[in-house]
Amino acid sequence: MSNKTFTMIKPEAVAEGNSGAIIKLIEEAGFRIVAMKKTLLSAARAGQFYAVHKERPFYESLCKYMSSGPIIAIILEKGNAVADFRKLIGATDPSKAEDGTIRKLFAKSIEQNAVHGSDSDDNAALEGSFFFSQTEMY
Ligand code: IDP
Ligand code: MG
Repeated sequence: MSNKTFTMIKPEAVAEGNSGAIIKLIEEAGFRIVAMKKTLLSAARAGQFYAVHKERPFYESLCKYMSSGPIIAIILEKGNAVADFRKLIGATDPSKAEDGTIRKLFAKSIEQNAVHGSDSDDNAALEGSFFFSQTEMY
C-alpha cells in the first residue's frame, strides 16, 4: 500500500472558483499536499493522460473538456491515500455520489465531475510523474 495519490481539479471547478473549497475539504480529510500546480493541458496531452479510455465513446469529448481551461494538478499524501481519496470524491456520476463527497458537492455532470482521483498505487505514481519531477515533490 502506497501513501500517495494524484488528483486534478478539473476545468469547470477551477473556472467557477471552487478550487479553494475543494482543497480545504482535501486538507480537512487529512491529506498533505506534496506538489501542486495550475496548468493548461492541450487536447493531445489530455488524450495522453486519459489514454486508457481511448476506445470509450466519451474519450473525444473528455479530451476537449479537459483542455477547455486550466486544471490544478496535485500530488497528495496520506495513509491508504488512493482508496481514501476515491471515497472522499465519490462516484464518477455525481447523481450516484454519496452526500458530502466532493463530486456530490461540486460536480456538474458525469463528465464535468470536478476532480480526478487515481484508481491504483501504480497509476498514482504514473499520473504524478506526468506533471511533476522528483525535485518538485516535497
Ligand atoms: P473516474 O474519474 O471516476 O475514475 P473514469 O471511468 O476513469 O472515472 O473516467 C474518467 C473520466 O471520464 C471521468 O472522471 C469523467 O470526467 C469522464 N467520464 C467517465 N464516464 C463518462 C461517461 O459515461 N460520459 C461522459 N464522461 C465520462
Ligand atoms: Mg479513472
